[in-house]
Amino acid sequence: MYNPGGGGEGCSGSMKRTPTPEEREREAKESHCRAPTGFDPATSEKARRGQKLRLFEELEDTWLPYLTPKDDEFYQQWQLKYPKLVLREAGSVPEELHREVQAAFATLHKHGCLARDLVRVQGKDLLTPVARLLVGNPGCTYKYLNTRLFTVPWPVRGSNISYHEAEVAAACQTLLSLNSYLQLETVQAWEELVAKERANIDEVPVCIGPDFGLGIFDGPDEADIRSRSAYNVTLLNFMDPQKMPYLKEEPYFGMGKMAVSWHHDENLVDRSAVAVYSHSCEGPEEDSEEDSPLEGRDPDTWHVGFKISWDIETPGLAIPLHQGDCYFMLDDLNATHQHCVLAGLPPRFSSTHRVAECSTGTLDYILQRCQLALQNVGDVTDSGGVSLKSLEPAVLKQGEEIHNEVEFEWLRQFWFQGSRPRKCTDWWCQPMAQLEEMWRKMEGVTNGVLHEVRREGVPVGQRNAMVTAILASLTTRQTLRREWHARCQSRIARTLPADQKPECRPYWEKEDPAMPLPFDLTDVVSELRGLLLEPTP
Ligand SMILES: O=C(O)CCC(=O)C(=O)O
Ligand SMILES: [Fe+2]
Repeated sequence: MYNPGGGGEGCSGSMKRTPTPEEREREAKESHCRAPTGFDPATSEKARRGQKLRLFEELEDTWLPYLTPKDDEFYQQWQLKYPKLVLREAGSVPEELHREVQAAFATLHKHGCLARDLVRVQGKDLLTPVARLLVGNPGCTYKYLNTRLFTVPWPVRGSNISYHEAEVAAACQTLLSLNSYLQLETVQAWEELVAKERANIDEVPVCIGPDFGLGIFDGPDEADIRSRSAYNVTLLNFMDPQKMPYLKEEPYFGMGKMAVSWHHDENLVDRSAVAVYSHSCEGPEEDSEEDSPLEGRDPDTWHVGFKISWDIETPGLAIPLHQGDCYFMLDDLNATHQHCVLAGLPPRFSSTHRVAECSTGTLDYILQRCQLALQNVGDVTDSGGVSLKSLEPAVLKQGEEIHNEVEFEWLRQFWFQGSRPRKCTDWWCQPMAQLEEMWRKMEGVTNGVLHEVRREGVPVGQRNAMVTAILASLTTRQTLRREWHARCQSRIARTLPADQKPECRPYWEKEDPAMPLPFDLTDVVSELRGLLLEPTP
């Protein structure tokens, strides 16, 4: 057991350094660009803050205890409290794969494919300390911290992808091979876990408990395991701690500098696994045991930290990660626990394979949505306007919702990342042009609807039904356009290198003859509100 204060036994150690609860609160709140720690997503933001503050008060001025392999109870606690966390040390991974993956990281780094994300957390724009790149199934996206990342496609069977560099193509091929390898390893580890759980249950007599319900195993079946290990993307991470002068301190356990603070991974298929390949660029004869500190984790070595959400009794774990080690988070581990990445000395890459929940996150999906919206478009009139096939409120509402979806979830997200998503391949260029074209038609649709509500002689009831159908979407559009515009101009955005500078697109000036409606919808929204307030004759 690591007992940071020395002295006491077990989990009750007191500590050397004692930040005030306020300091810790601040530390955790700011603690870089991840969602705040350990909170039930169902709880409101305000309630969460209250809960969090109470937790901090309870902690008073002690660090919570955590374990490393140096502690006697480490493996026992791991087995008992973190059984769904699996480590495969580098030695168990084929040498050839190590070589290829490490070369792939170097290539992608050399070509400048990884970049820090300008994410948005609690209304603030923050730059992640870690540089990232999403590689995965063609057309797939992954959203985290209000940022949609677009895959650099890996060459799945039947695809024909062109990359700017042959080296980058090879790197993506390698990541696909790593993905298949980790998928197989995940299934195997998961099946072993289920077998163990089943064996434990079988030990319990069936006829105890009021409903004889014990003894029935309701774990995942083989098909569940397979689908929840079918990784469709990997998010690559890179950080060189020497180049990051300021890294946050881990606030609860005193685990030291963090590269990624406590979080749950977002936007994953429920109960799906995450597999991580970790490559720290250690020298050949790094860290002898002698100069590592006697207590706590070795600050020169990279670690992954785990804790149970909302639990201040169970010790946390800090697991050292050496070159080529892999770890797996199985089943609901990501939901019940949080993890963080503790920085060591050398630069480090990781490849984090995930089953992204992409029911509304693929190119095919958004193209279909746009086609659905455009089904309402009839002929283009001589004046360049569009005629609408239906004025049914439900149809109009759906059209405006899709208009917002393609504009804010796709076009603005994409252009906000500057030329970054086009750095390795042009894969997204044609689809984005197509989406923009469809979006442009939707501007025409909105204009057509406005035309209709302004038309003399439309019965008030009918007019109000149309206005009501579109007002919420237009209000949202106005708010979000203002927000994205500001985000593109933020002080932090201006510090980014030219090729990562956000572009506010689509954007147009007031009197642009090509655009039927203004960028700023303030006047349109007030006009619609005014119409609803008019007394019925
Ligand atoms: O690099 C790692 O080991 C994990 C990084 C991580 O937690 C993440 O990207 O979500
Ligand atoms: Fe994570």
